[in-house]
Amino acid sequence: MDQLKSLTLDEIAKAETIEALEAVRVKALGKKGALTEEMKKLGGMAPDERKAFGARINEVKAVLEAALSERKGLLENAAIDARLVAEKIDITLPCRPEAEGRIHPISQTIDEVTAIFAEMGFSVAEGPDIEDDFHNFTALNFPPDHPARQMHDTFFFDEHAPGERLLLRTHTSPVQVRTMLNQKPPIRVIIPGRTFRCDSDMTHTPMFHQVEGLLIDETTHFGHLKGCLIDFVRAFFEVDDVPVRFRPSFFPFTEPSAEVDIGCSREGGELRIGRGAGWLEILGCGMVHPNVLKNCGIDPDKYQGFAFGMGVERLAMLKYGIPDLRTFFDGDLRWLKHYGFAPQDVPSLAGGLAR
Ligand code: 2NM
Repeated sequence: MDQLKSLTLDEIAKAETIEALEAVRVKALGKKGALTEEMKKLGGMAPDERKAFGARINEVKAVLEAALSERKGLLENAAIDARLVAEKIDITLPCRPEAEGRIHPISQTIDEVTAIFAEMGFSVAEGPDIEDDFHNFTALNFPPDHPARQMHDTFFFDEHAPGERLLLRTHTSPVQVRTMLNQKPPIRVIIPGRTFRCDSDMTHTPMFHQVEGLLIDETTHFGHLKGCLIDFVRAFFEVDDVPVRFRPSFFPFTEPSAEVDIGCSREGGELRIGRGAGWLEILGCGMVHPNVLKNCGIDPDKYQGFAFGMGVERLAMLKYGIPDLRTFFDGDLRWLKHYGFAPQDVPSLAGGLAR
């Protein structure tokens, strides 16, 4: 037993890997191991002898198990140390400069607008590009003879049932309608997305993007609308004192309605946002018309709200000095390399909107 003990302890001390150590364990303590074989002798012994020998076996077994466990811990730590050295990464190295992908200015602008309104407590809602008359026009208080309902301005599908035809949404407002029908106030949402109008020239593309917003609560008033949009404009253009002007306007779905202009100047053909004698229209807004609330299952005697909408291409052109609308959709990689954004630079108010 002494020999078995010292031999095995020696083997344990010399085992250089977890696998070698396991082999030592099996050789001594496994099913056919040396110590196990010794235990089998117990059956043929006299009671006194068996007691003494059994105690001795248990003692040796305990010593070997302790030595095995200690050596195992040592080898495992050494293995982890070796991995840490081998897998070391120098996190002070710069990003790989050859990353080629760019975020399109439309995506970037939507992300920036979303970051600003998210900070104010708005969540993002989305809905289908293909809509019906009710959600795109009727619920929004468009009269039956409104020009936007004409074949001329809206992409209609063929009738799918007598007198029923779907259409490509002309604004993202049908998503506001769906939100009001599905949620109880208070409501605070913005809706970014594609919109479609039958229009194509230097300053119009048949597909373009909008971000619209909707806020409904019991005591919401025009002052809230003004404060919210002034804060937005200043955050978006990153000019703290940009002049903002609310000019009376008309939309079927809001009353009163306004268009929002920001101060600008044009010097030597260059547009500067934030100061100067000029004005630039950048969004439309108003208090949600009581008929719209009614159509969407909200009691206009208890609730009121404001809504607003803006064109993403226009915001992007103004902020990033992109002169030609149609280049947005050319799929030209050289254009994207010039006007696009690094994917690592996710817009946030804390980290900066755009770098
Ligand atoms: C605009 C301007 C003013 C608007 C209104 C609504 C709704 F669904 F609440 F009635 N959604 N969006 C709205 C109001 C949109 O875009 C220039």
